[in-house]
Amino acid sequence: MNRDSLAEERLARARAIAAAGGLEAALASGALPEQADLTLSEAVVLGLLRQGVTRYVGIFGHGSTEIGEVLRLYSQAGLVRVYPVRHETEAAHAATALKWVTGEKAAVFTSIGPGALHALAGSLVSASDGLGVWYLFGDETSEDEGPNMQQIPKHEQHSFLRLCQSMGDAYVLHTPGAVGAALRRGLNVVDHPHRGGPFFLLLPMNTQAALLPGFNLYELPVGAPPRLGAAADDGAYARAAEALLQAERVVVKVGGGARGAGPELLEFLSLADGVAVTSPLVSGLIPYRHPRNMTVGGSKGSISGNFAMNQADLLVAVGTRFVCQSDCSRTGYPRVRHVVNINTDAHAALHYNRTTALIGDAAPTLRRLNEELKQRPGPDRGTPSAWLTQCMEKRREWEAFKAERYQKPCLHDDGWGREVLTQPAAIKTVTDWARANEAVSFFDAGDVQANGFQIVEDDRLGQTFTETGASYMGFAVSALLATAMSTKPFYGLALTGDGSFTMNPQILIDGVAHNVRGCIVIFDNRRMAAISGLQTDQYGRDYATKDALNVDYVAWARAIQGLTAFHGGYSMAELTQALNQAKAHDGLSLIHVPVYYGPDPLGGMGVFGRWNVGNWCDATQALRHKIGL
Ligand SMILES: Cc1ncc(C[n+]2csc(CCOP(=O)(O)OP(=O)(O)O)c2C)c(N)n1
Ligand SMILES: [Mg+2]
Repeated sequence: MNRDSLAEERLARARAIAAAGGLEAALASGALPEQADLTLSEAVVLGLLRQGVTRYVGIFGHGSTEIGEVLRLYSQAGLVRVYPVRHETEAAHAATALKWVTGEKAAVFTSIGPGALHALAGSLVSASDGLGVWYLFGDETSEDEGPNMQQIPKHEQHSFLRLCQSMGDAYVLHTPGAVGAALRRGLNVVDHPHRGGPFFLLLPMNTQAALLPGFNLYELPVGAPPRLGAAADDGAYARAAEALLQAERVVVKVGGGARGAGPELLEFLSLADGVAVTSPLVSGLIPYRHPRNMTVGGSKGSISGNFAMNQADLLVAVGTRFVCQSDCSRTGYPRVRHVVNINTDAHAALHYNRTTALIGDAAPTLRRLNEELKQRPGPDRGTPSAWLTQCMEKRREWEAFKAERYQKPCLHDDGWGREVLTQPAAIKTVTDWARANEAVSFFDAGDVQANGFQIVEDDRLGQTFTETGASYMGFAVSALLATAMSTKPFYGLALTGDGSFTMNPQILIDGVAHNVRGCIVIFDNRRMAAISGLQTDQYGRDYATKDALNVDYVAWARAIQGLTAFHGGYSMAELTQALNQAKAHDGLSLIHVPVYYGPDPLGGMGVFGRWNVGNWCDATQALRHKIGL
């Protein structure tokens, strides 16, 4: 078939689907015949459409022109939207953020080789935070006629497949007839009900345009895997309830897997007389002001969170995977004698010894456990109990510690040669403003992120997205693209450091090109301060984590037509004013805030726990083995 008639045929098909109101309706009404002559690439796009994937973001190359041609026509018919960007890692971040904030799925497309590797790097976020994202990569030809440009230069098959398989699940579409099976594997990963992830569909350059004559469209799979439900009862609920009633100091570690279990958790906390230590991922699940909320814990934890972890004799873990920073590298619970662990994943559920594992969905499992507790008379420990009283006292200490920092919002900084805002004061200003203005906050890595999750005071889920899984610099600014990709528009704020912003400044151009609504707030301490801080704490000196360059971020942003940029000023009031000005612009804006770096403890939010990095490893590991949990 010549290319023009193929394009006409594709466009007609796409228009028939659009006119019918979707693929299912088009098939049911016969507007779209059950069988069609399609290229593999069109079958992939149709298959993803059937799964509800209508957003594509990435960069085309010689390894993906055929996919591009199909997307051109399907977007012309209004079935999909394509967001060309300037960096594949940015594309991965945007797709991941979209899934995270609104639940909408997207596919990242790239060429073969470097573009795919950029996206693969970015997919670490989808893998770490359990967020389903499709990745469509160009791949080497399956006929192996000789080395393809940009393939991994080895005389071996499927090098990219092996790389991708280390990160998530992957499939090479070496044979067009396998498309239904490949799409099912991806569906099971991307739409996994408990822990999604990246799925890599590798498209050899020679099979993308291969014809599937008389392809049966019903072969394109639909239907996500069902949820697991409550953990099975083999006596584990009774054992857990007995242990809980015997314990005197219950701490509940709340991770991302507890997202749908807010009410059950609150009831559980009072039945078990427990206090919660929350992962930054679920900021707001338990309202910040709740008396049993000890806020974050770990090596960048809090006075109250770390107190609860250090003192507890029983740990209830809900939907959490014990990442080093929040778990003090397995030294977080030195007095715990028993663990009740609720998780859908057996590995996570059995992470610690002395565990009663409840392998199931958090909300129904907690409901069942709550029933078990209600059947038993709880010991009279007074109201509030001694444990809760102690914890609330620590929580007050934490609030006083924070207030002290907000009362001294500016410090003299040698680098800036004047008084500038501290990061705590600046982040507090921005996050308070975000809550009042219903903006969604994204946090980039570094001190911005750690100070950020120590500071935020969310009262519901969905106000803060902090990528603590991979802590990927450049995530937050790239995530703003999701505001333009979503069918449910929202205003985004990216809280970023000078280092993180510079990883993915492409958003300045892509954000304007695609009508992002949001603001980039750069907390500029002219260095990668999180690492300078670690170096100084560990070795007494910082090294190679700063430079003396002056960068005019406002001028940089203003160089892009359609972007507005402001200086954030030197006080909390000036920063608030800049935020209001930014919001008044219906598009993307940038605020540059010089912030303090230095030894004054009021310039940071403190470090409270242990971490198995640098020269702390010997002591941390020794303690881990001494605890033996
Ligand atoms: C892509 C990537 N590279 C390196 C790191 C390691 N890292 C973590 S925080 C950080 C410094 C962040 O600097 P900046 O964004 O300026 O924030 P600050 O700590 O100064 O507030 C680095 C290098 C990372 N998390 N991600
Ligand atoms: Mg910095």
